[in-house]
This record gives sequence, structure tokens and C-alpha cells, in this order.
Amino acid sequence: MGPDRTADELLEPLRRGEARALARAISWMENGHPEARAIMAKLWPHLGRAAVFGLTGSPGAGKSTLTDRLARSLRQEGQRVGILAVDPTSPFSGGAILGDRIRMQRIADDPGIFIRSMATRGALGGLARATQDAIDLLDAAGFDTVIVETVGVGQDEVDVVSCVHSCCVVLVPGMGDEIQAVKAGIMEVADLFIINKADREGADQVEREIEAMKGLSPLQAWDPPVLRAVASMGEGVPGILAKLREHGAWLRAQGGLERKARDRARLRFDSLLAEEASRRARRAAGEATVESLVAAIAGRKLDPYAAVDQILS
Ligand SMILES: Nc1nc2c(ncn2[C@@H]2O[C@H](COP(=O)(O)OP(=O)(O)OP(=O)(O)O)[C@@H](O)[C@H]2O)c(=O)[nH]1
Ligand SMILES: [Mg+2]
Repeated sequence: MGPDRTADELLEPLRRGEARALARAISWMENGHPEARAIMAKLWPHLGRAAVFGLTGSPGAGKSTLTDRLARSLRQEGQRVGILAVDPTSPFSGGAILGDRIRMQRIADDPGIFIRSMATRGALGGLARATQDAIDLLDAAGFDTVIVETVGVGQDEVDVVSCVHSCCVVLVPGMGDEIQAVKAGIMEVADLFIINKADREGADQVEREIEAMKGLSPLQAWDPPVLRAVASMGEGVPGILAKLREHGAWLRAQGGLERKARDRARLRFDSLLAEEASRRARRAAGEATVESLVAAIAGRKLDPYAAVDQILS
């Protein structure tokens, strides 16, 4: 596969789900390759088939172990599964990061499974967009389920979570204070709570804390269930899959999938519009003008609002 491959040449192997074509297309989207737009334009009408699950939670909670188990379970049903490991703290993008590769090595050689790590560096327009693009490409490549693993609780994760249909928040026993910290961002987005490492002491307490927190948030039409798992042993996996399906069915019945699709469309359109408008305005004005405006703002000769007006007029 040479570097000069065009979108048209990539499309067919991509639609067949060929891993190399998929990997290349994801990189193109990440790097803003000239052919990237053509790919999206061709694929856009075919999207919307894949079920997209998110797994989020603190480092070491067992997300990758759980992902591996879920993926294997879905594989046994004959599904093809895409896995995106999103780590904003990692400088590495592309192949699976070493730890995950080892943890997921049993599934990594299976052509019905595609694993990719997504990192901030190189992701033009941010991690959430790169992740959304990768989800779309997996969808177009015929993957039935996409699992998105995200670490941490930053804005990147919250944005990434907006890309999934059902979001699992993974907690572990013995993280009392951490629950407080996690609460602010990610708790509201949970469709499912998973208490992993339930083989350890303290699962009851985590469950009480989650229930207490749920009591504080406004009543929702979907009451996120709290499930227990021992990912390293595969315990609790069928129950999690069953709840994910239940949530999916509930979303469909509520028109929730269309709503999510529309929200995502709006977010995507807004951010692309802002980015593209800015790029074009800068290019039209020229770098020297932009710099002189910046200098004028800093020198208190021009206020920033007026400067933006100038460049856009
Ligand atoms: N005791 C116990 N250990 C587990 C369980 N699930 C996973 N582990 C172990 O916990 C460690 C971390 O698991 P990972 O799956 O890498 O966790 P992660 O959340 O993906 O970690 P990061 O991606 O680094 O944030 C590994 O050593 C796992 O074997 C469990 O249910 N019980
Ligand atoms: Mg992991």
C-alpha cells in the first residue's frame, strides 16, 4: 500500500474491513490527509449500523481486561468488534500500547477484531473528533460493535463519551475519595456502573456510594444499573452485555439514537465550522496581518473584538 493511495483505492478494502486499509484511513483522518474528506464523503451515507459502547474509569480499573472479555464474548456470537483505546496522556497513537497489547493479545490476532490506540498527538481537531472519525470508519467497515476505552476524567473524555451510545463507568473497591473526584464529570454520563475487581473487599461500600450519588442527581428516565464484575475471571460479563443491549433497546424505543446522532451532528458541524472559518479567514488575511493584529491587541491599540471584526470583514 503506497503513500499515494487515493481514497477510491482505499474504499473497497476498507468497506471489506481490511485492517491495514482501516488503520491507514484512521491515520488520514487524524492527520488531515488531503484524501480524508473524500473518504468521509463516500462513507457518510452508509454509517449508523454499529453499536458503540464506552468504557471509562480511572487508570488500572480493569477497562482493558473488561474490553477484552466483552470483545471475546461478542466474537463468540459471530460479531466483528472494533476497539479504540483513547488515552489523552499518551504520546503514542497507532498500534495498541504495549500493556494493552499484552492484555489483549488473545484477541489481537483475530481478524474479526480491530484494536487501535488514540492519543492526543497528531489528532488534528482534538481527540474526540479523531475518535468519532475512527468510530465512523469502523462502522463503515462493517464492525458490529465498537468499544471505546477512555482513561481519566478530563474534558477529552467527556467529549469522547458523547460519541458512544451507551457509556459504562468502571469503578473499583477502595476508591472512596476518587469517586468524589470522578463524580463531577463522568458520573452524569453513566448509563451503566460497573464495580470491577468485585473479588476485592469493599464492593458493597462502592455500591452504597454510587447509589447515594444517584440519589443526588435528578431523576432520569433511564436509571443506570450497578453491576459487579471480576474482569480478570470473566465474571459478570454476560450481565453487562445484557444490560448494554437493554439500554440500546431503550434508546431505540425512545428515539434516543436519533437524538444522539443529531447532537453529535451539531457538535461536529459547529466545531468544524469554527475551525474551517478561522482557517479561511487567516489565510485570506495573511500571516503578517494576523501578527500585526495580535501585536496591536497586546499593545492596547486595538481590542480583540475589533481585531476579529477586522479579519472577518
Ligand atoms: N483482582 C482483580 N484484578 C483485576 C480485575 N480486572 C483487572 N484486574 C487487573 O488490574 C490490572 C489493570 O487492568 P487493566 O485492564 O489494564 O486496567 P485499565 O483500566 O485498562 O488500565 P489503564 O488502561 O492503564 O487505565 C491488571 O493487572 C488486571 O489483571 C479484577 O476483576 N480483579
Ligand atoms: Mg487500559
